[in-house]
Amino acid sequence: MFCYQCQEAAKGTGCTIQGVCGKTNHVANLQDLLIYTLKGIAVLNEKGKAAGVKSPEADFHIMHSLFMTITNANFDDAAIAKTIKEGLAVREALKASLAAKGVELGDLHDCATFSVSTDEQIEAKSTDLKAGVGVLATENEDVRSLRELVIYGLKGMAAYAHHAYNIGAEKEEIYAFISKALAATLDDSLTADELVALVMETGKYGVEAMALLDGANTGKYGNPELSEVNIGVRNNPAILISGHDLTDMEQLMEQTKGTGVDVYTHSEMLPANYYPAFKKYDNLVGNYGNSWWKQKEEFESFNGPVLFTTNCIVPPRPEHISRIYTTGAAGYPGCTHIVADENGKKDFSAIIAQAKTLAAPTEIETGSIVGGFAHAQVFALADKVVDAVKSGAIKKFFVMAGCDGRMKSREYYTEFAEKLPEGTVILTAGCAKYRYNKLPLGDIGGIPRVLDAGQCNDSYSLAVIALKLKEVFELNDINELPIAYNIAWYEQKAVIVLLALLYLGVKNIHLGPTLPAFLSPNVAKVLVETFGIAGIGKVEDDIALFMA
Ligand code: FSO
Ligand code: SF4
Repeated sequence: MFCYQCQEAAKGTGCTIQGVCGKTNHVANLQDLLIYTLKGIAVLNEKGKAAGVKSPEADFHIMHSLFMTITNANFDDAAIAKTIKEGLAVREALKASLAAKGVELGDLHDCATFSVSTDEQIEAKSTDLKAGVGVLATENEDVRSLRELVIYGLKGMAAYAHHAYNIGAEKEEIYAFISKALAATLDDSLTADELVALVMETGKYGVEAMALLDGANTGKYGNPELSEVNIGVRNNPAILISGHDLTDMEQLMEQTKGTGVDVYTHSEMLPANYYPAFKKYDNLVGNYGNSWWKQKEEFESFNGPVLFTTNCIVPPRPEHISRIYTTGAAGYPGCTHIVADENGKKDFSAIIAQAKTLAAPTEIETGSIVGGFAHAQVFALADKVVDAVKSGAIKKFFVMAGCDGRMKSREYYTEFAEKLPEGTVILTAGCAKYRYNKLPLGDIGGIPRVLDAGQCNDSYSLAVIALKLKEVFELNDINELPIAYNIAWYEQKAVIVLLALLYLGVKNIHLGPTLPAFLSPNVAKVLVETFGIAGIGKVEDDIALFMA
């Protein structure tokens, strides 16, 4: 195996024996083969474009499979092998449609022609570097870096497009771009400049995907609003729901209401508490615990069953497996996976029944956290915010969106939040917030000093807010605003968020706790020189630099 797609890549270069995330060599190789299969489908999609051949099955398959390969989403080798076989069937069906339209296929890349059916064949193909399977199949490290940067961006984009799809929102252009970009990662004729342009275009479609999801989420569940979320517990049996998918959240709430079983959110599902549609359920108690990497201890004290709607899954303690459930793109061997029927309906009755046999959660903290500052809520406070900036009460905003992770170096973000001078406000989204959302940072004239927009995809809201402020203050450039960007990343959704911000013209983003292992020195140099991307240093030095 070779994987360097996340921030915790071993030794800052890549995992080669087993993932720091817990991904085995076997699963990593299968994920490589899955990506390779998708490239084959993408090549055929490209061929069919001119002839108007469209395959919703192919588009869905690509989107769903990309999501499965995101860090901590799916550890289930059998599920991945099955998805590879399904992909080959989708690919062959696409070939038949192309033939029916008289499209000449010409010489096809191996990824569009290979076939495997037995487990042994899959295993053997999964390490076929020569054919082009796996990250290291691209020998030139700069080309590899740019290709993988695109692919990781596509994974994040696919995740967001998938959530939107589940709500019924789709955009043809996003699917078309995903196929185009995947196929382009096979094209040896592209120059470095053309690949950099493709990276930027990935950011453009990242904005589209986040906007699509924002519209879908708020259209269906209302605009997030200022909320106080309880972090204590009640005395009823309960289910913990993690991940990002709001349609799963909705179905769980509908199925648990009136059953005597409570629901708590974990990690990235916390922002569900901000939506009007979920506030109406009196069995949604609040949020339990912290960000994803604390789940082993927190699942122990939670006592009840856990539903993963997406990443991040940490390989569970064996004794917890029987009360962990996955759905959608998530998966873990031994955990029950709940599949939707043809209408998207999921039956969570087994989880509810199990919850009733287990103890209520053990309280690990009390109090509440405040959030719900997506664009509509911030716009509702716009006058207050603008006045505070004009009067100098707010001197600077810090966008600290992104991810949390296990590394000790992430204590930087807690310290950074604590040491920020008066007159500063943190704008956050994603699970990075758990590093400072329980600190007593106070408010500025009623505006909390930590404004949480929501999930990582709600970083879109932060961009919308920045664009609005630019308009209000009549500036020409988004970079003239008193906003600094100190972003923490972990997995590939953060990659698409970063590319989206670059596409929107945001400069001088600081990225930590370490720069991606997949950036070759030359590619890193381009990002530094063109966009002013920088790492992080000492808290005091960084604050002084940002405030200067
Ligand atoms: Fe991921 Fe980051 Fe959204 Fe977290 S991008 S790690 S679980 O912020 O939240 O999916
Ligand atoms: Fe390593 Fe991250 Fe890849 Fe897991 S996802 S194998 S931790 S680089």
